[in-house]
Amino acid sequence: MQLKNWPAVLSLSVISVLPAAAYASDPANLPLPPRGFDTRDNSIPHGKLDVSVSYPTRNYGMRKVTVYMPPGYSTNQKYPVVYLHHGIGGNEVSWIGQGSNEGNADNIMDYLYSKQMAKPMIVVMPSGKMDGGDDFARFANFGDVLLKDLIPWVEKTYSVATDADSRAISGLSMGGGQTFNFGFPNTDVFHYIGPYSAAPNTQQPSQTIKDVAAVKNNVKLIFISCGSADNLINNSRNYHDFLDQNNIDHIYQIEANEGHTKTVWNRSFYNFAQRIFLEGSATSGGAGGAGGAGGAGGAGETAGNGGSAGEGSGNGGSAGEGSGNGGSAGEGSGNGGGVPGSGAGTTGVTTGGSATTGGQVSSSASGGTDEDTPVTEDSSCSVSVPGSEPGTPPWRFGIHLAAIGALLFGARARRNRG
Ligand code: FER
Repeated sequence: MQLKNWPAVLSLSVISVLPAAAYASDPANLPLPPRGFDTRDNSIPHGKLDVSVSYPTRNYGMRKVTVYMPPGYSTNQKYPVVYLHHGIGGNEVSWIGQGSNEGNADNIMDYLYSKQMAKPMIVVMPSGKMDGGDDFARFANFGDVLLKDLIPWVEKTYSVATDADSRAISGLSMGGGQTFNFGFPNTDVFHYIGPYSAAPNTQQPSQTIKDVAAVKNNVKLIFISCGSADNLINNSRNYHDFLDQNNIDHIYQIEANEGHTKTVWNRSFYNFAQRIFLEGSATSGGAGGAGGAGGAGGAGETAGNGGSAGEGSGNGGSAGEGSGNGGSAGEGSGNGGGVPGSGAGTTGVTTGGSATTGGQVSSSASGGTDEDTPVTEDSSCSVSVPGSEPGTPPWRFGIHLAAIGALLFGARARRNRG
């Protein structure tokens, strides 16, 4: 980042061009992330991981949590925090490590920072169910622990901002259900809510959203995602419909032809993480963000998109290094990559941060995970083989089968129509 460019960047006062949350409302149809966004890249700075550390609870003894700090983490700065929840059969390491069968939040954050596409934040990944099993009650019981034990401990232990503008809640499957169930009733605690592939532990919108005005006024981003072939999609669609009916702005991202898969969860975290903490927090300071921008790369496969892509790359250019980033986003997706590129640029401009993109990282992952495994995975085909991974619960096989069935059925229906 060339600091000398900042006055020029700031004087642009560019308004956000991230895709606005959709109304009434088609799926957002966000472009695919660029290749490699979720794999370990040893040529970029890595955040620091505190893997499986313990924190005290009032009623359940010591509990486990993994914490990711951004490259360049410094106690001189107060960071916003995203609380990221696992699914059934998971625990506090399910979102990290190349071998993880649920997600690669550490790699994704490293990637986003390397492209200056996210605000520096801390990612807190708890073991999000109470001991003994994977039933709804044990996932539900975590809500009280989250609010009364984990958040206070995080805020004592790490250099974090403590206002609701600086807290996000997110998660996959059972953790997506938790995100709905704990997020909407607590809009004074969390201002960003991102459930992915929410499971049947999801409560009805009428149970969690008692106060529509509070959600409208408080929550800065609701990001709901699911695979189109996931047989749990009704849990997500139900909220999408409710939010539409109540004119509550949100992003509804459907991953085409995906089932209940890690591919959905990684793409979702990539999309969510770059859209949170972009406004509001007075205390989160610094803020890399910046630059990014531009780009818009691949953009404009359709004429309409081309226009906004052009806008994006203009911004990126003035940020000094954005357009390249946008370009690679476009390259990866081949369809309108410019949108995330341009949004990232705006982040920098609107937050006016000092571009701490963390070149000077000192630490890397520690403990317990296979972080150093050479990167061989192609993110675009990281379909997990049902039951082949340690810890993959057998029922997931059923979901995969159902997804495959739906795909075949869909293909046949399309053939018959055509
Ligand atoms: C179910 C389907 C999915 C269910 C739980 C899930 C207990 C959870 C999936 C996950 O967390 O990955 O019927 O009931």
